[in-house]
Amino acid sequence: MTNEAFISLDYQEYSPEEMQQRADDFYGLMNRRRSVRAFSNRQVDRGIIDRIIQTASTAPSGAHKQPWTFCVVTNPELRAEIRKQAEHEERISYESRMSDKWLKDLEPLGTDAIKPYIEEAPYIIVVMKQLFDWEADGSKHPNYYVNESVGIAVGMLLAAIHNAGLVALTHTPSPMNFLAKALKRPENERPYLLIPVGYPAPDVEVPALKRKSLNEVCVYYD
Ligand code: IYR
Repeated sequence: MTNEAFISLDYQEYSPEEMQQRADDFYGLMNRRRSVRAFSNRQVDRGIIDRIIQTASTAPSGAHKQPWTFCVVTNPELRAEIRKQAEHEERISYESRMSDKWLKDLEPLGTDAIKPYIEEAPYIIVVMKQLFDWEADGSKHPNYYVNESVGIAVGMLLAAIHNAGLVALTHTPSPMNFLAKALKRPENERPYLLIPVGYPAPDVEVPALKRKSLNEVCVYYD
């Protein structure tokens, strides 16, 4: 791929009214997204997961390196192993690694060290970040702004999951290097997030959270 080639932008302009409507509609859609911690075992077509991941992979990235790998894990034995190791780390975290303030902050979410969704959701996506790449001669070639790039891609992944009518959770077992081992990932990759994806469990409830108002999150400098 060469940076010297330029093509015309595939741009779609909307009228200001249509723009407002589209912005309102998209906000309405995204404001209904919630993290879900209990999944149905109902199956989801792989084609939908493929498209969601392709959407995430349209994210901008440092020097267009796309420094991510989405590992989609359905294998039951592998998932049982991942759950076992995640719960082991989580138990230590909840019992001794997390501060009292942290545990208190988590109380409204009702989380604990038990992670059944790792086995129950039809898919778990383990997002890997690629710290560097390899040249043909085996030497290392750096990637840039890897955390920013992968964070943006995951944001787009979550939007695509929600848009498709599925639910997800951004789970961060910590420390999570056991994932790289369990999935036999190459040396340039580090686990970033574990995301179960599927239908919500029937009648699932979510914490009654409030989102910050626009004024609390936005400052205009006119
Ligand atoms: N990783 C743990 C703890 C946890 C931490 C934060 I910050 C959360 O927003 C939610 C949970 C867990 O998954 O339970």
